[in-house]
Amino acid sequence: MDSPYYNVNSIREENLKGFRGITAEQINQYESLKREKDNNIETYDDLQLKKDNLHVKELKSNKKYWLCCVLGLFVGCCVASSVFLAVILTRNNSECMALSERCPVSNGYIYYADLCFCFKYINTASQYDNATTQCLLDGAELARIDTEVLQKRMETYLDTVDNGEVWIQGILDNASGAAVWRYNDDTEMTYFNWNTAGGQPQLTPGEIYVLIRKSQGYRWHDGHAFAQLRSLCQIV
Ligand SMILES: [Ca+2]
Repeated sequence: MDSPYYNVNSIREENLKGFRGITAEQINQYESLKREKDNNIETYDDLQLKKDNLHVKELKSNKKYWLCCVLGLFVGCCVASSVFLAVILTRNNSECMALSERCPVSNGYIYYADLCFCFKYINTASQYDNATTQCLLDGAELARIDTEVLQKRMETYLDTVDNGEVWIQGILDNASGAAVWRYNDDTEMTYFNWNTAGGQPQLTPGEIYVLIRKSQGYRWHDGHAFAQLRSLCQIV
């Protein structure tokens, strides 16, 4: 037989047959003596012990299997994330390199390598639509302030050039009945720096564009379509 456990019960039965009429305690004593004498593992208790050990071994094996699966999944995720990050960084670096080359510094634009951002302050007051057109003539668009880092950089820059208010991208879309703000390409905005302490955005009729107000700590306000302000253009 392949397995030493095939006859666990039969050995027990044979023991009982051979010692019919004696107590279980005496059988145990016999088995104990047999174990000492023959180093025989085929006593009932020893076989049961081996069977239990095999079961424990199987459980440990299963644990190892699942541990390997979890570990493999973790390593796989790490590798995939690294590849994804490398692709993004490579692409961003590539895009930034291209942006640095086409940022028209000779036309008053400034390039921030760390932010991959190229922009220009337009020191001429105009309505939002005209400011947008002015930027387009430069091959640019109104500044798209979509992160706090960028907002802070704009504040630092505007400290040096502006005394009031400038247009940045942001158009109110209340077609659905809710106030949704979008960039000029219709993408929904997710970063804001509203002057909430000043009740902004007011959402009063006609106030459908976004401006930065220096006197309010560069917080954002919704501004009227006919307001004439300076602006920021951005090369993208
Ligand atoms: Ca307002």
